[in-house]
Amino acid sequence: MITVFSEDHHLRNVRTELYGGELVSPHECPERAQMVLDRVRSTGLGEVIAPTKAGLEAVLRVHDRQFVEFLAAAWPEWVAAGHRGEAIPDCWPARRMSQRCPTSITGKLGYYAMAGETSIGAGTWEAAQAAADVAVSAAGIVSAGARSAFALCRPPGHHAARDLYGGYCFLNNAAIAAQYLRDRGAARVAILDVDFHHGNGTQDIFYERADVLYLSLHGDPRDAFPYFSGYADEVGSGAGHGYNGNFPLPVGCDFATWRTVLEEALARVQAFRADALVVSLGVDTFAQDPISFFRLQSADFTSYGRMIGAAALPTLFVFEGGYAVAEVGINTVNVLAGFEDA
Ligand code: 6XA
Ligand code: ZN
Repeated sequence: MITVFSEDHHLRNVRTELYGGELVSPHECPERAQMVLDRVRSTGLGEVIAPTKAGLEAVLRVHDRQFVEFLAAAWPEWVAAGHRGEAIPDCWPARRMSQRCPTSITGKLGYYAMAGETSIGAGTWEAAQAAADVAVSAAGIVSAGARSAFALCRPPGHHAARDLYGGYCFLNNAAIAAQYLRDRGAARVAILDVDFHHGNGTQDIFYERADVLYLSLHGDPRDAFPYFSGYADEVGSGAGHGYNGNFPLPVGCDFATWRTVLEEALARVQAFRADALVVSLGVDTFAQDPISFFRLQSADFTSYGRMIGAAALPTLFVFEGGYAVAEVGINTVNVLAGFEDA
């Protein structure tokens, strides 16, 4: 399997994440991607290539132009406003408040953020663009006929909606890739999100569409981020009714339970007769993940990679979360190797 990877992920290297009432060193750090890349290389998974710089065309198929312009200008505007720290929001358009976008950069951050932990710094926008390029290049490989490809994206993407960032995400790499596959001729694309967290952004982007099926296994939103999205009764609306499937799972969920639910999701992918599959591959389901509450072990990642491989669909893996840095490469590449083994 070819891996697409950009060194430009290093351009996102912020110092702060708002976590437990403190500003801590971010869980979503550059070492994560390095660990995955090292494991891809040491296991001989396949060639590693750099993406082609695609520009914003594919991004704007999924995201609002004003939102993209906000992301591109956020750091310079924050610096120009004279702030000393990294850019974080502190006020949101909550219930019964105006939904107009303010002029002030602090106001804009609140307008476009779906959560407050994710600092914007120098290089954040450039890294987000590089991650989208990685996703588009890898989607191009699958659309040209390869059985699979791995988009080693960083920063991740599945919390980013048409006009929202947060949850460590800026541009929705998986959604951009799925739309790219559609635009290149796949009539039906399924997105299977196996990250511990619900991909509220991906759900939102395709919620009213029947051509892209979104299925997610995740921590129950009553207990887990993003808290306000991911319930089982969110099934899609309008033409998209029935094309969104959420499988919220409880604290302590182990692989025996998780794999049964994955089987159910894979059966829905088959019934949909997808032409291509995009897997939002987060490995924060791992028992030792510092911010999550499932109990998968490293060998379980190989097992479920085989299950995904048995679906026998052209498959694009897009890297999302996973914060147990020492094991993030092992667990991620176990999925990819299991897939190849199937
Ligand atoms: C913020 C938690 C962000 C979770 C990010 C993630 N307190 N999403 O891994 O998949
Ligand atoms: Zn996650």
